Amino acid sequence: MQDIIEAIKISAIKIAKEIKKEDRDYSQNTNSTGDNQLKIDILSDIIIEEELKKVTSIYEIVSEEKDDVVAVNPDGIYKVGYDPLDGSSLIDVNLSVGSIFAIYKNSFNGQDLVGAVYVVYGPRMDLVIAIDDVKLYRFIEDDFKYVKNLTLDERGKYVSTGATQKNWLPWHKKLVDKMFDEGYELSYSGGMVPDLHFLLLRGGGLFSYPATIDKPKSKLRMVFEIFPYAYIFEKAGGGAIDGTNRVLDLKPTFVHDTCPSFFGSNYEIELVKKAYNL
Ligand code: AHM
Ligand code: MG
Repeated sequence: MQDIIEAIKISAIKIAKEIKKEDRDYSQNTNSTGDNQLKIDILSDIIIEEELKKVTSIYEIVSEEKDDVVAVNPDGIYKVGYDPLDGSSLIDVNLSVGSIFAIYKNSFNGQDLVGAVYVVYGPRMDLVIAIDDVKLYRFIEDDFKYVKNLTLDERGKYVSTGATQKNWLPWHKKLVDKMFDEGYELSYSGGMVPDLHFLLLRGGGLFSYPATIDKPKSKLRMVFEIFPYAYIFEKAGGGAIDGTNRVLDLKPTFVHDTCPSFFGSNYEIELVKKAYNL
């Protein structure tokens, strides 16, 4: 898998340079979920595809910006699902964004994940690699230097909860109110990469992107966004559920399938299960 990690590092350095270049307009294209694609989304997708295609151990790839899988090497053993630039609309307001990678064997199901990686493009560039454990690297001068392993405490201090609040379901609102009553503080930037990174570096808490009245299957995509972070949170000693079920046990019905998602330390995941046990 080291060859995949090296390709990710090269892509990240190239994307970080592109982000800093200029303001980017919306392109005329839409992706499979119907979002307007920013030019930088497309460019990041191309950069990553070019680098991953050089890796002989990869069988096929698919990204949030692609309708279908792309064949790489018929003798490869890994499948890579990636979100080339998550939260890209936040670039205009100078907030952090990220790239997310999920490394699978056999299928794009959660149970077939063998590694997950993400990059945060912020004031600094951070790289987190989860295989057996979760390691934080930071880009210093011209390379990613190991900083430390990331592990979650049994209980955190922060709540990071997405989706339009007026469309939250009553039990979700009750859960969030209860957590604020227990002393949790709000932490939310609107980008899942920096929001989840914050929790991982601060030892825990709860990030959620719940189902809403208008979007019962929620927004975040399983293959590119939810599964990789579920893998990372579990390897760091926490968990990830859709309200009731472990997300890594779910099977997407199509590659862009979505589901509600909750990532946290063990105490917060138990709070969610109780609140969603309807
Ligand atoms: P994107 O992949 O189109 O960038 O969408 C994913 C992002 C996540 O980073 C974030 O958690 C979520 O969308 C916020 O969405 P919204 O502002 O629509 O609630
Ligand atoms: Mg995304």
